[in-house]
Amino acid sequence: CKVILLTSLVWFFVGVLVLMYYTECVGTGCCGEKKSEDHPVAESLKEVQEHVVDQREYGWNFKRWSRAPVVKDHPGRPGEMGKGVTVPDSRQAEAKEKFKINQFNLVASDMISLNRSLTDVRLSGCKDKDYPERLPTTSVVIVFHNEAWTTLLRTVWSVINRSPKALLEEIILVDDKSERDHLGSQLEEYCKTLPVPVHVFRMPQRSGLIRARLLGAKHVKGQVITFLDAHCECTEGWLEPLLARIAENRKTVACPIIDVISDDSFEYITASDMTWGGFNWKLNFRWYRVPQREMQRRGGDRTAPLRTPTMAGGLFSIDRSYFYELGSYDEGMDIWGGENLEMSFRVWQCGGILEIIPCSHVGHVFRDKSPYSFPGGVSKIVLHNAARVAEVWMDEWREFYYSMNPGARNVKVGNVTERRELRKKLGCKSFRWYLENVYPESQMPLDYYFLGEIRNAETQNCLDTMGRKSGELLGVSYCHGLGGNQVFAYTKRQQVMSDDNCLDASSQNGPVKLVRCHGMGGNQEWTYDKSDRSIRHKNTGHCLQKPDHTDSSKPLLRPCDGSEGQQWVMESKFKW
Ligand code: UD2
Ligand code: MN
Repeated sequence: CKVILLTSLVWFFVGVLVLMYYTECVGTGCCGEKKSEDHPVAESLKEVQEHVVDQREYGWNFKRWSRAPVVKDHPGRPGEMGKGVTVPDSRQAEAKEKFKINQFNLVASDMISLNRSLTDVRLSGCKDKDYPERLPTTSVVIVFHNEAWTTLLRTVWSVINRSPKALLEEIILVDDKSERDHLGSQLEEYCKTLPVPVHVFRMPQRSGLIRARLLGAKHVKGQVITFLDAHCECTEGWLEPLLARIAENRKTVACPIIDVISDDSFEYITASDMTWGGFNWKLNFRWYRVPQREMQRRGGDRTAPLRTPTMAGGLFSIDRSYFYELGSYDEGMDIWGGENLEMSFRVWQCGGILEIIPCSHVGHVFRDKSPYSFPGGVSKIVLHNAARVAEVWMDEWREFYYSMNPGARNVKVGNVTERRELRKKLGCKSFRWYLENVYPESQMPLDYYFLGEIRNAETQNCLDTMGRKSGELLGVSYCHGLGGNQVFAYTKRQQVMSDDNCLDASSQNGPVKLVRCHGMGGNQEWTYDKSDRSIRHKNTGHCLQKPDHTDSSKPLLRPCDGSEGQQWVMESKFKW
């Protein structure tokens, strides 16, 4: 009797323990926060780099996550398997007209099923990867203003169809005061029919994507917030790799590779996994080629997470509590623009990590133009947002922004005290630290002697990019003193640069071109001699000279002779 009693007691306790374990797990939505406590979060990048997390050490089990069966092909429907569609001739005129509404081909989008199939675009190495059995759950937040019905709902369906059910807490839609009938109560009605909780929240007034996202984030129940634009399509296996990275280190902000959905045919086009995010002097986000340095750090493994200096902004996952700890978003930013760089700088400077996860692919309809109104004017809003980024995060490098965008000096930045205090409170590092450690390839030089206009002593004209692109000729024109195309930096690496282009000459007598800076000297190395004011091309030994009569806007490269036409004044006219 005693033996039976004892064994049943033991079994009873085992049962209680198992029960306790599971309720705890369910209570925390499956352990994301707990895990973060287990991992001492590395503070500096160096520490992070050395902090190799092998989950197997922690006894985590791995598995291949399954999802609800992917919705089958709709045979005969256009656009299946991510193919592009052709609008029939009879509807071309309509398509042209409707393009203006959203700045994409609405007729084409409407021809495609809301849950069209896509191909599995991942690298083969990604398809074999297992992820931890216990991952944090996520809420997907999608904000929109006047979005088309089919693009919005196709985004929603692609999340539903291609996310493991257990990981998707809910989808949160935030309407930024749209003015479209189809986005009214009909949307709530439709959402009720969906197999996943989809909540709709509405901004009382047009506020822009930043504040709309903040409203969405407030309602998030999942442990991770995943933001998406309202015209995306998630592909097979997009979610697990993002969440797995955050489970390993909750200070990771994880972005998918953003593929291209054609704004014309809606064809799904895979983007390169060899690009990362950067920015130029105007503080526009730009894609650049991943440098060899980062490829080496990843051991040449193209499926390994890529540390990116900045993110595009629309598509990323972030631990919910970390989002707030890090200062969520700058509420002083309006409508559109700048918040992506703000968050990128903040993440890196304040101890986080920003990554592109190459095994996660999400398509996005890229457009040439913005379809909606910008109350008060586009440039005013965009310059205002960017100036806030510069003022709070960029220290002396803000001057690159101001000198490149002279208009920005007249735009009010508003109150940035709170954001500066946040920077202090979080003990964030300087922009120099960011440039040195995260983005040494940046278009903003780390060390430079001069930033301003370069004036010819004889003609009093200034070097001018004339707004030309890489590969085109350098120009010269009347000095207007406003910066912009007449701003150049003379760097410690002996480049004469304007934004991401450098003065470049490949033969003895020129021509002198603007070429994308490569940072390797060669044709882009110049020495400025302060005493004789010459700008000498290192490779050829020739000097930059004022244009001759054949073309008054084309500076020349000629043997150095000390003449006045070869003297260039580097003295700044701008106040800073
Ligand atoms: C990119 C980002 C976008 C955002 C933006 C800079 C990607 C793929 N997209 O531009 O997310 O970071 O850069 O700010 O990385 N919206 C509103 N209210 C507005 C304006 C826009 O809710 O007043 C919504 C809009 O419907 C869309 C989202 O915000 O769902 C992003 O706007 P976008 O698609 O015009 O931005 P995009 O892709 O050009
Ligand atoms: Mn977008």
